[in-house]
Amino acid sequence: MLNRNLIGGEWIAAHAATVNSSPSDTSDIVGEYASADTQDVENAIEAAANAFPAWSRTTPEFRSDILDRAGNEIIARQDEIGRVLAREEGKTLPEAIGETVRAGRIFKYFAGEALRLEGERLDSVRSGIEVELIREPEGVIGIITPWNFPIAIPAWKIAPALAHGNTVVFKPAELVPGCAWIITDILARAGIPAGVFNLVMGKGSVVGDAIVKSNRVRAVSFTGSVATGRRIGIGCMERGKKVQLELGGKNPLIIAADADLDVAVNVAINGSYFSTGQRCTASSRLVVDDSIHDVFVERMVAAMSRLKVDNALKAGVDVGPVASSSQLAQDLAYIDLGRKEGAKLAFGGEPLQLDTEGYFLQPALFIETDNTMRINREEIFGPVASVIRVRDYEEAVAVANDTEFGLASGICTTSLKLTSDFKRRSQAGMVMVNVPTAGVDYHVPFGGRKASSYGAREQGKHAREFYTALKTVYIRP
Ligand code: UN1
Repeated sequence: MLNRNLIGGEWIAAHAATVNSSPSDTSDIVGEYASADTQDVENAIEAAANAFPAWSRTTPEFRSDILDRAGNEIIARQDEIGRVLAREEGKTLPEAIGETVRAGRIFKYFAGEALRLEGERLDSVRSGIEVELIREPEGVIGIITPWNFPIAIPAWKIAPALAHGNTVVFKPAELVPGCAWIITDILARAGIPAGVFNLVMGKGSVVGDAIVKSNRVRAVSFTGSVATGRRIGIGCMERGKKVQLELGGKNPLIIAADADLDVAVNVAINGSYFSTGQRCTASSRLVVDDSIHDVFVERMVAAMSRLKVDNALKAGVDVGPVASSSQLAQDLAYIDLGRKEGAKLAFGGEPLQLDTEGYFLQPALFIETDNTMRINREEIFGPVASVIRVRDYEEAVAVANDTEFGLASGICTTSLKLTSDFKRRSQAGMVMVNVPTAGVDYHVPFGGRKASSYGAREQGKHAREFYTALKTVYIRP
C-alpha cells in the first residue's frame, strides 16, 4: 500500500519507488514509497479539478466534520505516528509525538475555521446600491512541503485549504513520505470525497514542477529553501497563479545585559539545537552583550556538553541525527567555512560515531564571529549557532536586523523598556521575548519578512487570505 499514491479517490500503484530509511540508523527501513511520474500528477490535478465544483458547495459543517475526525485520529494515534516521524526525520520521539499532536490540533482548529468564515455587507457610496464582500475557495491548490516538519507543515496547509472548500494536490518532501501517507490514509477514511485530496509522492523536479506548470492549479503553497521557493514563485507568477512561500531564516536571539541567564541559556539551547537545529525558525545568531558574553558562553558550553545526541528513538536523547547525508555534508562544510573565516569553535562540530550508522553531529557553537561572515549570513539548517559579541543594546538591534532574512527574532531581557523597543524595531515577522525563536502556536499567524516569506501569512484565521479569493459584489435590489 505504501507504494501507492491517492489519485481521484483510488490508491494508484506507482512505476517507481523510493526507500525511506532512518537517519538514526540507515539499516532501519521505514518503507518503500511511491514515486509519481508526470502522468500521475496530471491525473491527480484532473481529479482535483473535477472534484472542486461539488466540494466547494458542500456545507461548512460537512467539511468541518471531516477535518475534526482526521484531527481526532491523529491525536489518538500520536505514539505510533510520532514513531514513524522520528524514524524518518530523526527528531527525538518526544519532539515527534509533540509535532503529531500539534498536527491533530491544527486539523481540529481548522475544523472550527470552516464554520467561522465570514463576509461583509456595506452600503455603496452611490445611493440605492448594496455592496457585499464574500470569500470563495480558489480551486485546486498545490501543496509542497519540506522534510523538517513531516506532519505539522502539511497539516497547516492542507487543513485550511480543505476547510475553505478547495481541492488539493499534495506533494510531500521525498525524504519523509511516511507521515504524508498516514495523513492521506486518515483523510480518506475520514470521509473526504474522491478527488478532493490527492497525494503524489515523488521528486520535486518531476512532481513539484508539474504542479507549478499546470494551468489547472490555481495556487501553490510552498515551504522550503530560498532557491527552490524563488523558482516556484517565478513559475507561478509566469502562469498567473497565487503563491505563498515560506523560506529560510537567519534568526537572531539577543541576550541583553540584563537577561536572566538561566532563561537565556535555556532559550538559546532550545532555539539553536532542538530538532537538530533544522527549523527555519532556529536561532542561528546569538547576539550577546559584551558585559555578559564570557559567562553566557561558559554556561552555553556547559549546557551543550550535557546534551545527549543519539538515535531519535532512544529514551533521554536531546538531539537526534541530522536528517540526511547531504544535509550533514552541508553542515560540515559550513563548520569548515566558519573556521576558515576566523571563527572559533567553543564547542562541538564533529560528526559522531555511535552504535547505529546514522548522521550524528555534535551541536556546534562558534564564538569570535562577526555578522559579515558567511556563517552568519547564510542559512545552515543544522545544529550550528554563532555568538556575535556586541557593545550594547543599540548595536544588538542593528546586528539583529542586518540580514537578508526576517522570519523570527528573539530577545532575552528582564526590561520592559527593551522589550517594548525591540518588538517595534525588529524587522522580523515574529518576535519572541524570553521564549525560543522556534516553536510557534497554530492559532496565530506564522510568517516572515524580507527573503523569508512571500505572500499571505499561514495559520490562524489569517490563513484564509491565501486559501480564499475575495469577491466584491454590487447589487441594485
Ligand atoms: C516552529 O518553529 O514551530 O520550516 C515551526 C520551518 C518552519 C516551521 C517552524 N516553516 O522550520
